[in-house]
Amino acid sequence: QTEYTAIITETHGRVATITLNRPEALNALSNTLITELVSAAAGFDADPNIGAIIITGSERAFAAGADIKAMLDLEYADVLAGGVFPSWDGLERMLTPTIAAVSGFALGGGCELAMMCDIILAGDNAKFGQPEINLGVIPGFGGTQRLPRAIGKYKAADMVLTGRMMDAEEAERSGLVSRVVPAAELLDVAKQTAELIASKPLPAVKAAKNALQAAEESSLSEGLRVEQIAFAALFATEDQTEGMRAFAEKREANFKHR
Ligand code: CO8
Repeated sequence: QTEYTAIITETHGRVATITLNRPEALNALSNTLITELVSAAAGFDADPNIGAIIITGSERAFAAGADIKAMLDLEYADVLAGGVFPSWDGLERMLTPTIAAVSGFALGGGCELAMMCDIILAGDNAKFGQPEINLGVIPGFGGTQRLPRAIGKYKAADMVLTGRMMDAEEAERSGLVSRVVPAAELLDVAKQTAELIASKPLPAVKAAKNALQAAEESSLSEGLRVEQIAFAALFATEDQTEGMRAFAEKREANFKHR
């Protein structure tokens, strides 16, 4: 078991949970926290026994953004050089589904981290925002790109240009979150959702995630080709044979890969 200082990791069956753990700074995303998060997530992604990953914070904060105190003295060249913030690539390339379980503040880089996940479950106390404008900067982990794709141009501009926060109800109405649940039930619902996903045949799960990602990143015709090829390819898996046979024989499927 790796020793982390800014996150806590645990596994239950096929579900891994990564808990951001810098309570003194409302889980602000320090360099160490990001490095540990990306490394832990990559480790779980490579583990065939893990079928879904939950990323969560504390009751008060999912994450209040990048660590502002660590950015105080940076200059243009420092930020451009990229040494300050390690790469998120690992998180974005993985094919294991990720669920952000958001309680409290998800601001700036915290909101952007949630948007890198496949599913966002929000406690009814969640607050989302891109307040970077108040600091003289703009979102830097994808907020200006993923937010308009998630909630539309006008709602996103309202958030990014004013820096205001959105409560859970508005976030659900806007399409930023998958579901809102009572804050006290958030982790239970996240675990149930992760277990349900982890019980599905993994080759199909990964193909589905990949095709959904293509919807964000490509034209409709390119995305449809990604979907078509993946759909056909799944007919080469034992789980497709088993899944369809089990249906025809009116029995539970016994999938090999899950
Ligand atoms: N960074 C560092 N420390 C923080 C942060 C943060 N983002 N947020 C909170 N903290 C610290 C506070 O300084 C405070 O520490 P201390 O007790 O030592 O003074 C502690 O956490 C508790 O916070 P508050 O006392 O402020 O708690 P409140 O309940 O009064 O307020 C808020 C909570 C509203 C969340 C408030 O803390 C706040 O506004 N935080 C900052 C939110 C913000 O502006 N986030 C955006 C940051 S910028 C960013 O994310 C850019 C990402 C892209 C970078 C890409 C680079 C390539």
